[in-house]
Amino acid sequence: MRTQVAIIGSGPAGLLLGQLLSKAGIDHVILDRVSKDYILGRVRAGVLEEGTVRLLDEAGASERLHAQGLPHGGFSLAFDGRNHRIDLSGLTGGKQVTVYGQTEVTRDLMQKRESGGERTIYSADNVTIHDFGASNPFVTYESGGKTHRINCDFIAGCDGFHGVSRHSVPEDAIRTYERAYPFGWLGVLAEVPPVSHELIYANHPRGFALCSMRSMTRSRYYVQCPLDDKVEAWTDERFWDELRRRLPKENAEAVTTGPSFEKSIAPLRSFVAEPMRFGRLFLAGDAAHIVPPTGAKGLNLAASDVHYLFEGLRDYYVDHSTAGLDAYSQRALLRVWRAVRFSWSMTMMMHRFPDTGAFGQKIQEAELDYLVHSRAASTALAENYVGLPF
Ligand code: RFL
Ligand code: PHB
Repeated sequence: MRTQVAIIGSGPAGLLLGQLLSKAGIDHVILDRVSKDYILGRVRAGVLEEGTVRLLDEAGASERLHAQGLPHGGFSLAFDGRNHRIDLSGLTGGKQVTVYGQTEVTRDLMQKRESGGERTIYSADNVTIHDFGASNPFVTYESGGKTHRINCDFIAGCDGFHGVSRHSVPEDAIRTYERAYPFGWLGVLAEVPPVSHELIYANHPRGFALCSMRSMTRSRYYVQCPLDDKVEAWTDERFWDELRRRLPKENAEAVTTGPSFEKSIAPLRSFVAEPMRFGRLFLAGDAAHIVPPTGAKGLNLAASDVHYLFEGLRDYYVDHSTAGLDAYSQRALLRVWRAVRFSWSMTMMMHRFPDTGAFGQKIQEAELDYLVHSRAASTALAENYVGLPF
């Protein structure tokens, strides 16, 4: 098989890139290690920046998002028993975010792809990328007991943190930066109305908690937990009790509980690989960087990477210029590091760290107090939360 761009990974980054290429008439194939149903069973992000929504518009995959997504013009920071509203729209000249699950974004992009007759190879075993340092790269994979080969011009590594793309780069060609956090997030999905119509990020002596949602009838909640906790140790009852303890009284009393239908623990990590281009291989999304979910930036960063990469590929095929591809890594990394900084700072501010000490605790309290009482500080938070421009 021959194609122009071989995309490894059918997550939001790969699917969005595929749809943009499809609209521009650029031939491509997407390969994923797992099945479509497996991908649609993953519960992840929930908050989309306006830039991400714009890209989904461009990709022609936003009809359901506009019908069912929930626009949010603010969120709450809860600490010391009180809620402090961050007026995102008021502080950013009318910007907002949209609450719409990553699973739904993925479903919409897959549907669009299928109706356009684009090629996706699911459950591809042993995907291997070859010769991306030279002018004729290719990808091999196994399926149905046979090895298949795809010749291509470029490879887009959109295969997430554990994917094969970044791991195929020689160690001396890549530099990585990493910070692991000493806790995880236990997340629960339940068919109950959310406690509030806006998100609540809570800092409590027992640890962080987040009240989010997928719709007005489906809630997504998280609590900070030790990294070695086992999901099985968290009954629904224990989860609801812990969540309520960490919220201000007015919210705790308003929580509607019910059986959870998804429960998982995710570790928190900041990670960046530089550069994001190696010859004819381009990394995008979680394949190149990870942020802790506190700032809701992971999926949105995948989208901005894809925007820069798509521009580069379009320049190449339509305008016969390599300028966009040559600039890709630098353009993408500038925005990546800004989001890494923001996600790190929000993580540091909202969680309880085992070794903070009394001084560190006082500093965290002073930071929260300053943030909600200073318009300048609130504006900086809001500007980052709604998403820096791209
Ligand atoms: P993905 O979604 O991981 O998709 C990568 C795809 O590549 C496939 N793959 C391979 N295919 C072929 N060969 C191989 N060897 C392969 N290895 C892997 C995988 O099967 C998969 O289908 O990466 P992508 O597309 O870069 O998208 C990134 C986002 O998924 C991620 O950043 C977000 O989910 C992060 N995130 C959040 N981001 C936000 O913007 N807002 C949020 O509110 C938000 N909340 C979250 C989050 C992530 C979370 N978890 C579980 C880590 C909340 C949580 C709890
Ligand atoms: C979510 O709804 O899953 C969500 C929302 C906001 C975050 C992280 C996750 O910061």
